[in-house]
Amino acid sequence: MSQDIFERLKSAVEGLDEEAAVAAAREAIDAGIDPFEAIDKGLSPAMQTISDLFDEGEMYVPQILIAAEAFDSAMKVLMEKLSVEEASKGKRGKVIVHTVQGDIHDIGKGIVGTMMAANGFEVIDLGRDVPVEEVVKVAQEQNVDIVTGSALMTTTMPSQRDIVNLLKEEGYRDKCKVMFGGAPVTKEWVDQIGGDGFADNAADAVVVAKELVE
Ligand code: B12
Repeated sequence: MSQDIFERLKSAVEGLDEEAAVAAAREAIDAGIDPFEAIDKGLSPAMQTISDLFDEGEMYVPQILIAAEAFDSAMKVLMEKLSVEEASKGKRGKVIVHTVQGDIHDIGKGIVGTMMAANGFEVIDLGRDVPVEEVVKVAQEQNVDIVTGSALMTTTMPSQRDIVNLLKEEGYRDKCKVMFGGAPVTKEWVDQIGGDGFADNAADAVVVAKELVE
């Protein structure tokens, strides 16, 4: 039953069908399915398929935007009862999520933030195209335990290095952990720029974040 709903969520987003995505999300809620499981097993893999189709030249920007809207609307339904803020009990620590300066790709960042919140982190979502200075300022002001940043373009990955360097300059690097991700980001890159953690999907991001704060 759950598997069937996950499959419908996935194919609705892949099929650019916002109405069907919303209907499947409602069904998931009515069936008492954990919203985070629906995101992890239905919505998240659908966006992965969309990315792959785009990379293979089988899909174009207008279609991507429709898929992103279907994704967002379904996500809103799934999160209706359980807002990210409510889910954030903050027991595990405070985390900043954002998409780095110059980069507006925020779908993966949103999934990572939602999954972190679902797992007991207090999530501060700064949005997308966030200046390096703002990230570091909020980290200090809010006493954040983990600073994360998402970059989807090779051209914006250097902002991740700038974040590490500015944290050092401001004397906050030793007080927090730093985790990065996004499609072009690798563990090698994160090691090279002096970050602490990397994951290539939201579920593993949570595992790594838990390890970092333990
Ligand atoms: C959707 C999309 C868009 C949408 C974005 C909508 C939105 N609200 O996000 C739109 C159409 C607006 C768009 C615009 C552009 N795009 Co675009 N886009 C994509 C596409 C197809 C999919 C990205 C996506 O959402 N994937 C699905 C999510 C779920 O995956 P994800 O983000 O990787 O996240 C997962 C993991 O990486 C990880 N993760 C993510 N963040 C983090 C953070 C941490 C801390 C951790 C641990 C893990 C983690 O977990 C996530 C969930 O599993 C990619 C192709 C690709 N292969 O990535 C191109 C792509 C990223 N875009 C690209 C480009 C060039 C652009 C534009 C510049 C195009 C243009 N000429 O206008 C603009 C960007 C302008 C800007 N300043 O940012 C290029 C980048 C090339 C490069 N330089 O590296 C790509 C790779 C396409 C390509 N092959 O050319 N894009």
